[in-house]
Amino acid sequence: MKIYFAGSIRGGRDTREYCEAIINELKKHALVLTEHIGDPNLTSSGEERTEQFIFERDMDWVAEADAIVAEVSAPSLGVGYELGRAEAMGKPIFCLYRPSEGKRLSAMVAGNPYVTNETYQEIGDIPDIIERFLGKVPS
Ligand code: 6IA
Repeated sequence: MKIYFAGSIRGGRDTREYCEAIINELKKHALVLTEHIGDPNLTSSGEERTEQFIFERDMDWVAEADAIVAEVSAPSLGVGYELGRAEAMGKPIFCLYRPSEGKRLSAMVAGNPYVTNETYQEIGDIPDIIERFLGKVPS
């Protein structure tokens, strides 16, 4: 199974640690096409590649993936765009959201019946959520 993991980069790196934990859990069951999102060395200025290269490579990977798993606690234009493109391609979409004071998840994700949303509080909650998500991916 191939998973495209989406998580905030220029939208802010506050969620990086959680992204890394989700990626590590996904890797126990699937090939994760976007491991770099959990990389502590990847700063909010991004990878050392051209913008166009990253866009084209990421869209190819979305097309190749069996499903999209996204960490959506940080508002990220890139993650939102990827989710919209993935929905248009008919890919299953699973989002993890960690509530925090003063923030609310976009209605484009929270109110979208196409998306499977789950909230979590801590890293220890992630394995069960990933198991539920991956159990829903058509094989
Ligand atoms: O808007 P954001 O940067 O927060 O969007 C993050 C999402 O878009 C992630 O899910 C990534 O898959 C994708 N993405 C956006 N920018 C990059 C990037 N570097 N490297 C890898 N994935 C990216 C951008 C900067 C670079 C051109 C120097």
